[in-house]
Amino acid sequence: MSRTLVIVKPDGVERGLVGAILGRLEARGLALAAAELRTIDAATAEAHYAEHRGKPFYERLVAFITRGPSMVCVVEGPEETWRLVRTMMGATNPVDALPGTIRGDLATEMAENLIHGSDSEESARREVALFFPHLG
Ligand code: 3AN
Repeated sequence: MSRTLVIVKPDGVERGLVGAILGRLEARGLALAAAELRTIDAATAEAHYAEHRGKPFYERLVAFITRGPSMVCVVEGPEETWRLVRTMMGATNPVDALPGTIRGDLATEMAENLIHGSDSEESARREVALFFPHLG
């Protein structure tokens, strides 16, 4: 079994797209191992986005991810689940995301790109442990 962290970000919750987004992952054959509607606190957001600290968009990114509830999930599949989810998400900038991907079908803006998915096996382990310590 392979696990990854998926966050339907505040824009996705606000737009009522949680079911549509998680439904795509489930329809593909992935399963939820954990899911919680949760307003991410600043300390957790800063730990999560530590690699972006100092970049021009960092403050905005933390403000965005903490502005309201997110659906924070652990998604499970047979192998390389993080990579499967990333393919389904589409490019970080929705302008480059292909139709058929979550961002390519549902998003238009980089700052409001609906979904986060871990970007490696190692990030997946770290992020699952950060958001769901009992599963880490
Ligand atoms: P992804 O969300 O595809 O994993 P990351 O982890 O590189 O992309 O970036 C995290 C978030 O930071 C993105 N979802 C996006 O909202 C924001 N972001 C990344 N790069 C930029 C950028 N150059 N300008 C503005 N926002 C950015």
